[in-house]
Amino acid sequence: MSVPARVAALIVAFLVVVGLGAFVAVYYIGGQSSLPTVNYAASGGQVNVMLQEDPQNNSSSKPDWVSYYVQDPATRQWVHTTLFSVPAHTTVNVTIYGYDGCTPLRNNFFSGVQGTVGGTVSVTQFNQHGKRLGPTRNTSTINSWADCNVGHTFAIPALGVYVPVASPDARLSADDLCASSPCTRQGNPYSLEKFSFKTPDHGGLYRWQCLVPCGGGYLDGNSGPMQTVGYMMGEMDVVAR
Ligand SMILES: [Cu+2]
Repeated sequence: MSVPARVAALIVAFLVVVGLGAFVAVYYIGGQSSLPTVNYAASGGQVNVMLQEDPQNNSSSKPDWVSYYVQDPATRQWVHTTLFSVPAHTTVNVTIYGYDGCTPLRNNFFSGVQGTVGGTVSVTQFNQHGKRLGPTRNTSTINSWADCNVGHTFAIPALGVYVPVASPDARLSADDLCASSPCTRQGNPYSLEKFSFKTPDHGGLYRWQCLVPCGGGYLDGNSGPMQTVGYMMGEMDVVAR
């Protein structure tokens, strides 16, 4: 091959590689970062984060995937994202509305609450008419193997935070599970779960995720929504102050 032909071949090969790289960056990585981030501001060293987890979602591409939602504190709208930001050196008070039915954990170790203030969560059950079912329980375990009682988990491994999220009352779930997302408190049975944890003193990006194999239709339930930002995994951006 002549020298000009070799140079031309090299340039073409180089452009193909650059083009592929650009495609991957824009199509996959860029596609994820287009999700909105919900920003939570602290007051008095505390910040209130509101989440819900649903049996489905209102996306056009994957409406049958289980999904988390994050509530915008300004508009009170439920945003289909799993990206949120909180300040560093702050107590994060998390409220999760659990609308999805139960799935057992693969490793029941994660039925134990870890890394929260006091090592516990509080759980209250409500029926589809908003009526409270029994008292609020403070507990350090929601045993996913003992009964139908864990829907998903909220875990931030780098901070040692592991929280099983209660599913609604099993009988009510069977009859009246939320079928349209984002779910609302009226018309759907749900669990209300609260816990707190502390953010580190410095900023950083922390992955959070569900550990219940809830990717229905995927091998061992561990793909699909489980590995996709905006569904069962997300990022908590801790912002230095
Ligand atoms: Cu899940």
